[in-house]
Amino acid sequence: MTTKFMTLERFINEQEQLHPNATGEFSGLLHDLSLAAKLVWREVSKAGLVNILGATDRMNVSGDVVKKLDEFADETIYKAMDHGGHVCVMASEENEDILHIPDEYQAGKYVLLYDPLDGSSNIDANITIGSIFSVFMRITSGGRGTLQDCLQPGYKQVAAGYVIYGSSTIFVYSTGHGVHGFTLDPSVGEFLLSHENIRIPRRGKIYSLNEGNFSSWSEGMQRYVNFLKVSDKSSNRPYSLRYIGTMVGDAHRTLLYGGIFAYPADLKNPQGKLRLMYECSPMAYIIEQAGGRSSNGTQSILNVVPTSLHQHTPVFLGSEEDIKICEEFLQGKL
Ligand code: AFP
Repeated sequence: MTTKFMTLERFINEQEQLHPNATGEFSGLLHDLSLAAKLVWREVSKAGLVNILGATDRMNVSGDVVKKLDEFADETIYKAMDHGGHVCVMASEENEDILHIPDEYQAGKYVLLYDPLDGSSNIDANITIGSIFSVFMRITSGGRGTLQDCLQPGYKQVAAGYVIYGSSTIFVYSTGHGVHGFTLDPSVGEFLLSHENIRIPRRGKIYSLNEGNFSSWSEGMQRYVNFLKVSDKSSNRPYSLRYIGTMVGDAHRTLLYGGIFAYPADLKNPQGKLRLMYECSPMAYIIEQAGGRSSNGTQSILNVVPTSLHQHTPVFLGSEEDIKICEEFLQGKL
C-alpha cells in the first residue's frame, strides 16, 4: 500500500534538491517533457475516433486538417520544448536535419533528441506505442546549438527516458540515479510514482526479436536463437518469445521481466534497422542504469561514437547474463 502520492513534478523537484548547485534548468526541461508526454497521450488516446467523429479527407469536425499522429507528436514535442530556455538544439527521428530553437527564444545548455512516436505502424491495431528521449549537455559554447552537440556517444547522456502509451501510460526516466517509472492517472492529469528504482533481473527467460528475419542473420545469431529454444531446466530454457514490433514496448517489458530484446544486423539491414540516436542509445542508457547490459555485438551501445544523426546500429538489450551469452555466440566463442 502506497504511503504517499509522489507526482513526477514533485519527484523532479526533490531530486533537484540533492544537487545544491542546480540552477533548475534541468528540472525545467524534465517538467516540459512531462507536459509534452501528456499532450501526445491526449491525442494518442483518441486515435481511431477521428473517423467516428466525422472526419473527412483528413479534416476533423472543426475543419482543421488532421495530422498523422507521428507528425502531431513530432510538432507537439518540439513546441513544448522550444521556448523553455533549457534547450539549444533538438533533433527528431522525423526530421532530416537538426531543429533550431526559434530566434525569439533563449537557447539553453541542453540538447534534446527524440523519437516522437515509436511503433507508429502499430497505431491502427491499437497496439502499444511510445515516445523516446535523450538529453545531452551541449559541447559548443555560446550561440545556438549545432550538429556537433547532437552527435555525442550515449555514455554522455545526462538523462534519457520514454513514455509508453499502452494499457496505461507510463513515463520512465533516469538521470543517472536509478530508473523510475510514473503511471499517468488521467483523472487528475498527473504522473504518479509507480515503479521506483527499477532493477532488471540478472537473467530472464524471454527473447524478443523479429524471428521472421532468421534466414538473413549471421550464423552466430542463428545459433544463439536455436540455443534459446533448446530445453534445459537449469538455464530456464526454452525461452518464451514475445515481440510487439514497438521497440519501446518490447524494451520496457525486457526491463521489467528480464531476458533479451534484439534487432540484429541482417542481409537487408547490414547496419541493423533501429536508429542509434533516437532509439538504441536512450534505451541502452535506461537498461544499463537498471543494472542490465547493452551491446551492438562487440561493445556497449553507449560507447558507439555517432557519425550521423540517423545512423542505424544492431542492438541487443537486456539482462546482464543474457546479453553476455548472446555476445559470445555473435563473436564465435560459443
Ligand atoms: P515503426 O515506427 O515504423 O512502426 O517502426 C518501429 C521500429 O522502428 C521499432 O520500434 C521496432 O522494434 C521495429 O521497428 C520493428 O521492426 P520490424 O517490423 O522489422 O520487426
